Amino acid sequence: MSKTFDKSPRVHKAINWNRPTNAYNQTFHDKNIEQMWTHTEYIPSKDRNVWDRLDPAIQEVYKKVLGGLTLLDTKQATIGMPLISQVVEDLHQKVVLSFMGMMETIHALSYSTIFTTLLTDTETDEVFDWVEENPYLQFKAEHITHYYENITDSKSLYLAMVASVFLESFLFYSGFFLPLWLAGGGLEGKAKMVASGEIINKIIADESIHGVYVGLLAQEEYKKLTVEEQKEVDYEVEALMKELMENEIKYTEDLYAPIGLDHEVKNYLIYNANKAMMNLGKTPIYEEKKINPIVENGLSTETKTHDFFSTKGAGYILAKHRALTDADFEFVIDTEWD
Ligand code: MN3
Ligand code: MN3
Repeated sequence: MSKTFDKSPRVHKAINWNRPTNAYNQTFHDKNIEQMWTHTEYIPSKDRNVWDRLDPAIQEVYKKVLGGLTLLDTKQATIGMPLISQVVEDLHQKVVLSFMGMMETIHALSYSTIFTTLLTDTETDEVFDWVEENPYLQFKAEHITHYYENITDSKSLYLAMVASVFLESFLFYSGFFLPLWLAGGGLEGKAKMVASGEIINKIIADESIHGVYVGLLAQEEYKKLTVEEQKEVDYEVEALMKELMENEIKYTEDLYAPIGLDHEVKNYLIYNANKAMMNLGKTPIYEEKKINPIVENGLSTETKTHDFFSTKGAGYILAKHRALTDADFEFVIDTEWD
């Protein structure tokens, strides 16, 4: 059937960055560009020797957490960012979200770069088969995707943004724990899998701004809801968090108990779940326990000891962008913009 053009007049607008639509879109757009990187800048081949000597039980968990992370980044790249960007009306927000979506494709690809370097094709395929069969991973992907695929009004858009913040600021971290712990010297006091850890660090820096940005958009959307609707979504947000936490705890026990790190990872989950709530402008809901100092240190970008400029080995490509500092994670934003 041929489609007829709608003859009613409408105006097609071009994005005008000289006329900001809020106080922070430009800040995040600049931040995105400043932090931009590609998987080709990091070649984890120097981890090969360490990998080969790593305890097979740890190798097993490492492969699986990267597989799980790949699934979540695939969802963000192909569904989360595109669908939310499609429904927000502000052109600047659409563009910032599109850029973030593009980075999600780089994230997913960079895990494959690590797999290609460390594993055989068969081993890699096994990881991807495991992703499809793991009930906890499938549960989180299904729940988050459900919100992305059902945006029909302000309320469902708000909930989709909440789901996105939960993914960005909470669900990734069970996966990030092991690479951070190994690169930070958690095992035998020696930094291991450092090159792969660098990639994870770049990804964490990105996810950190994604969670803050979508959290701000969610807070704007929340203000548009009626008091009654706000009550309904508050209830749903807390219920969703609890459901995801329960699942995340099972995922953590399943993966990390065999290597004795499950308790540490659970404390880390709580820390990040509270951070996700705060990104939404909500009060933290869990009582926090001290998180592993090695992993905490791994999150603090300033203390990284790895220097890529001193490792110009064969096939090792220099990062073209400057190193991040803690200041990169501090956002001063006026949310009371009119
Ligand atoms: Mn990502
Ligand atoms: Mn992200």
